[in-house]
Formats: sequence, structure tokens, C-alpha cells
Amino acid sequence: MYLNMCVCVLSRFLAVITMTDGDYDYLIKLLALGDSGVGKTTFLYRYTDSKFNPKFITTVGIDFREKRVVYTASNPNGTTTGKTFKVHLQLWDTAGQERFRSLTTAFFRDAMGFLLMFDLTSQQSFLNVRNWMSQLQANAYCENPDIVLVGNKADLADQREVQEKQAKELADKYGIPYFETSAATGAEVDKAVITLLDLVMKRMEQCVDKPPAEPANGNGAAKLGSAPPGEKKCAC
Ligand SMILES: Nc1nc2c(ncn2[C@@H]2O[C@H](COP(=O)(O)OP(=O)(O)OP(=O)(O)O)[C@@H](O)[C@H]2O)c(=O)[nH]1
Ligand SMILES: [Mg+2]
Repeated sequence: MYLNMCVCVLSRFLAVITMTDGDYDYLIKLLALGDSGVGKTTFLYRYTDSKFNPKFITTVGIDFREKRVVYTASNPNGTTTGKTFKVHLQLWDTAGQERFRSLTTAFFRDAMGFLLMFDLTSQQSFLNVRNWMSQLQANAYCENPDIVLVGNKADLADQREVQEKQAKELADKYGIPYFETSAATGAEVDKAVITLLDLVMKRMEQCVDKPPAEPANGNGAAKLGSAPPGEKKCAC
């Protein structure tokens, strides 16, 4: 099974290499995570292809989709800077099933932003958001990565188990944006992804604008920050 999975991902990866013409300014890697069945694959399919797949075919290990977007840079006050960038989005789709956990968390390190998803019709998937958050803090590029919390299946209003207020409070506690989406209708799907892209781009712009680290003693060695060794600071 693992061999099949590797061949599948590899062939998709090679397809990306041949399909991409290199005509973009940024390659941004985002990753979707959350319990099995919350709708990660369906959400990404809706975002890239504007279609809904009602069938549940659980993801084996990891997969990805891609999309080109034009990103318009904005000032801190929300007004546009007039600068636009061509962005190639790589959207990594992880398996929610426990048996793939060590494989999927290994992919967290390479992602620049995260769509942390739960199912609005499943209280358990919402409770598990805290566990996914710990996994992220332990395995992402830093302890405070860019994340958007997504409550999916908003169209199933009569089956809802998680209230908007509850989810919003959790997102506020983590200091991250929250969206209620529907992969079935497409509601808020684009907005959730674009908000995450905006956070990632803003972090990158901050890094570009930051002056280079001063030499510590004139011998060219970079000055070390106050972080203890091994701590994953969100440095540029
Ligand atoms: N009604 C409704 N159904 C949805 C929505 N999103 C996903 N589904 C359905 O939920 C089921 C599971 O969706 P998947 O996208 O396969 O779930 P997943 O999170 O990728 O699951 P794993 O790959 O096992 O981690 C499928 O039958 C989807 O059609 C939604 O917004 N509304
Ligand atoms: Mg899936």
C-alpha cells in the first residue's frame, strides 16, 4: 500500500514539475490537516476545481493539488499597495487517519501555512483541534505558524454539533482567524484560503524588509538571538 502511495505522490509530483512553467513569483505550500472525514480533500477539490465530490474516499498518506492565483499586496491599514504577484499554490492534503500520523506530520515542517479543519457536525472533530494544534506546534517550521481554523460542512445546518461562538472563542484563544465553510456549496472556501495566503505573504514580506543579522564580532558570524538552543522561533 505504501509503495502504491509513494508511486502515486511521485507521479503527481512529476506532473507538477512538467506542468509548471516557472512563470510565477512565489511558490507557496499550504497544508490541510484535521480528523478523517472533516472534508479536507473535498474542500481542496472545491477550491481548485470549483466542484463538489459527495463520495468519501479516505486519503492514503498524503496527496496534493495546485492552483495559480494573483496576490495583491496590502498595507497594514488594508489599502492596496498596487503590487501584484503571481503565486503558485501547492495545497498538501494529509490523511486524517491515525495510522498515517508519523508520515503526515513529517510534511508539516515544509508547509508555510495550515488549514486546520474540523467538521461542524462532529463535536469530536472539534475537540481534536487541540491535539492537532499540539502536533503543529511540535512539527511545523516554528511554534507559532500561520494557521486558519476552518469549520466545514456549514450546509448541514440541521446536523450541526458545534456552535459558531464556541469555535470563534477557540480561534481567538489561539489568535487565529476562523471560517465556517461548505465544500458542498463553496461558501467561504476561497476566503479561508486567501486569508491564509495573506498571512503567509505578510510574514514573508516582513522577512524581506528586515535588515540582515549583524555580524557578532566582525568575523562574519551571525549574532544569535536570545532563544535557547533547539527552540523553534519564527525567524526569517
Ligand atoms: N454536506 C457536506 N459534505 C461534505 C462537505 N465536505 C466534505 N463532505 C463530505 O464528507 C465526506 C468526507 O470528506 P473528505 O474530503 O474525503 O474527508 P477528509 O477530511 O479528506 O478525510 P481523510 O482523507 O480520511 O482524512 C465526503 O463524503 C464528502 O463529500 C461539506 O462541506 N458539506
Ligand atoms: Mg482526504
